[in-house]
Amino acid sequence: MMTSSLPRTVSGIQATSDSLHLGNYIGALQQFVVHQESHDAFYFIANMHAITVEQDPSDLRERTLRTAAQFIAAGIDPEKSTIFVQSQVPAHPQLSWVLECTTSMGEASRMTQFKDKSAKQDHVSLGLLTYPALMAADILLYNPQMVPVGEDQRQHLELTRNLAERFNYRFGETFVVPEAQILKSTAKIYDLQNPSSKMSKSLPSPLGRIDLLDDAKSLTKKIKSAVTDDGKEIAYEPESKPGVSNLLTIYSSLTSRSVDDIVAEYEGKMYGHLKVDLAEIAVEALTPVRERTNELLQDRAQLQAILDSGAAKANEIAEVTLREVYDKVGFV
Ligand code: AQP
Repeated sequence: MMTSSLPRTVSGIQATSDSLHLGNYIGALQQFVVHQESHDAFYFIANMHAITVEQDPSDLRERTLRTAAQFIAAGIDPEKSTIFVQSQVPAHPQLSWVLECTTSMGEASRMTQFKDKSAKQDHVSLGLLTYPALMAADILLYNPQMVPVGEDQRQHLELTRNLAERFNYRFGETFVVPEAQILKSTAKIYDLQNPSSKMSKSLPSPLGRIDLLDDAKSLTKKIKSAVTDDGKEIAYEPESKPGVSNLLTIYSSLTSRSVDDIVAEYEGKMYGHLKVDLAEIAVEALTPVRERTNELLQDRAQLQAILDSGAAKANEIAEVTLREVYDKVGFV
């Protein structure tokens, strides 16, 4: 097995929609692209997490490939990063079982994501409760030093660290205890219509969510109709001006300019000016991602080959960790 001397990183995104949204792009994908330069990077499409809520099988299959295409179109280079599908590495659910038996009911049921999502479902699956143990397995199998995620995953990462420490204490040094990498400035992109909620696939108003695959017309419409705040001044004040502050965060991430610099440029201007310019910036930044995604989806055999080769590499590493864990817990 070829191993890299670089520190390792792992992260994933669920295949729960046709298009990833701007929160996924800024909070996760942009970080993935940066870290592939300095890390042995493993990025996966979390199709097993996706079925914790009901999914149509043909949609899930299609969305898995579409998510992979968006990873690559956003700049994840299969020559530098290992891109794979979670269900193609059986060690993920195998280690998850061991970690489920290490997690208490109290810990799992305290998770905010479980509480939020279970409140929205008629049928609450057991998988929704055990989701964080599978996420811990996704991570710990690869012994990464660092895991880039958005703010909403902080609590799951904390549990992952606790489970790693608990296992190491009980069975001897096995797992690296990973650090969460949560960029303060972009950790939470908010819904454009309801800037107190995070931008999310499951919020009811599609106007509040920018999809990576939106065309120029709908991107522009969504940004121009974003909810802004009382007053006129363009200022970064997340408490009193959440709508404008969210637009400034998006502006800053898409241009790599500091928020202070942008605020200075718009001194004395109206919210409308900011929105018009941001719409143009978003169209310019996201159109190549959309076009490249569509191009990649024309050659599904090639995409599948990238995923197969990623799965082979992920399996090699994951199986070594799983064997060690099985041995330590006493499985013959
Ligand atoms: N709004 C966001 N701002 C910053 N980061 C975000 N992430 C998600 N939303 C934001 C980060 O994207 C990565 C993948 O997220 P996920 O696969 O857990 O799915 P999701 O997109 O978080 O799911 P949604 O949109 O919230 O859909 P539902 O409503 O189905 O649960 C993670 O690193 C996450 O932090």
